Amino acid sequence: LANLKLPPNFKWGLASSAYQIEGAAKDEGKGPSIWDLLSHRVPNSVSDNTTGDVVGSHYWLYKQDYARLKNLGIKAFSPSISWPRIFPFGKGPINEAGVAHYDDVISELHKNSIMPAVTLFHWDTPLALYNEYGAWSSPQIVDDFFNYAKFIISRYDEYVDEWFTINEPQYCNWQFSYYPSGEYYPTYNSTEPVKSRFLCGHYTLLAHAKVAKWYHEEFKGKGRITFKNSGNYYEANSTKPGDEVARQRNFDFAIGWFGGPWTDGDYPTSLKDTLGDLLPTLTTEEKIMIKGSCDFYAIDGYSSFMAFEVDGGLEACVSNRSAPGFPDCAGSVSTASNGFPLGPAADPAMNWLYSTPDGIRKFLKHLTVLFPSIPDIVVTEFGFAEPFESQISNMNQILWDLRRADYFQNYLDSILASIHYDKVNVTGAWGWAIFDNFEWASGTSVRFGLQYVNYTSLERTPKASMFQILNWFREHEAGGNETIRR
Ligand code: GCO
Repeated sequence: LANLKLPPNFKWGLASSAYQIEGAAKDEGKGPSIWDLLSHRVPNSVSDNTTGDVVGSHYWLYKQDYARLKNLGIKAFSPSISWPRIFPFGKGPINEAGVAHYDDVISELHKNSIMPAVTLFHWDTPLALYNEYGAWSSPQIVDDFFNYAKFIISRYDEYVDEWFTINEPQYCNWQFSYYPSGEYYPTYNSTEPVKSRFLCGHYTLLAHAKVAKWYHEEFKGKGRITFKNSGNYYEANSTKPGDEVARQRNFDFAIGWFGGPWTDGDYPTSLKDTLGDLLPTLTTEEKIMIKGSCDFYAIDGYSSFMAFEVDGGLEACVSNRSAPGFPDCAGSVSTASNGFPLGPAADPAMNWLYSTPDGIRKFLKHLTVLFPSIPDIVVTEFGFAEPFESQISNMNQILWDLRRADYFQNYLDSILASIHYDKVNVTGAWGWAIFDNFEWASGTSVRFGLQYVNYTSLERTPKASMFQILNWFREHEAGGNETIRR
């Protein structure tokens, strides 16, 4: 692979999300999001009882963060905007301080020649909307999200090339249908977690589609718009027909659930057959709105699994596993395919994370089989948490994060091989994450950063994996052949 180059317009950078890095949870007029409630008030939501109140304090330190990215040679960054900073109540009055903040964020990125690719919603649902009508479980969210999205896009489209409406719609409501201790959140459709999950997914899809339709047809935006899918690659555990069915089901549920509507205009047949009344129906008008609403396919692809048949139907499918409440249906286990054994995961809640570089290559190819009509694919997140990293106090050991460095090296090699040998049109890759951040249910005890964050001094230090990535891109970027020394 040494002599292979990326295509000329290949975009790469680092990604993040507002609640995970900004801190400043109560500053400058921000309203609470469901994550402020979860981390502060809902027992057992976050395994180490940390919150996103301060974390890396990117809200206050963004200028130095972008200056450092520039110095390192990183030319693109994918932040998310915090909806409750703009509309503290999700709708209604605008918080001018929040708007001024993001004005400056965008302008600062430009000053540093860093291209922003912006996510409008990365799970920090305004709490007011949850309290008023159950947020994503209600059709009312569609217009509220639409108004927020229109406001942001109209203001920044000139400076933003790529928009992600929603991050991983598969998961944006799980925080409220289930939480890690294994109990259901008491007030939220607890008797019907599966139904509520698909209902929320439905309105998420409609919210995205409404924004995309407006962006394409009315606003005529100058960039591209899509949403970020979550997905892992699945391989059948054996040649048994049941295992192959399980594999297919996993793709249908994880990928087809949202990919089907925008490529074919409807949910996959197998989803409808399995779920029956639990799956909402798309009207003809909605199907038309959703079909073709994405300009490219964005996949957050971290890992790969073996799929196998299990007994027990839907009930077994919704049993406690890595993505709580998610009906993988007919089975999957957290066994690495082509990965290396990691021993214990970084955190029991992260038992889905294995380094499977062959898997990402097969996955990219498989996506073109699942969706022959998609124009191009961007890997919008991939990354790795070192087991035990948060328990180590020796800085040298933390900064020489060789397994994470290998993860990135191997995944990038696989993406390059996919482009050259499998002829898959991959046009971008975003490493997760710019620096250590709040890892949802695992709090700050799981670190995904390419930069270490000292949560007391807030100092950031690049890890070896950061230099590995930089070195890799120097070597493989079109036209570039220089390497940097550590
Ligand atoms: C995601 C999440 C990120 C996580 C990352 C690691 O999109 O999956 O959006 O917020 O931090 O994936 O788990």
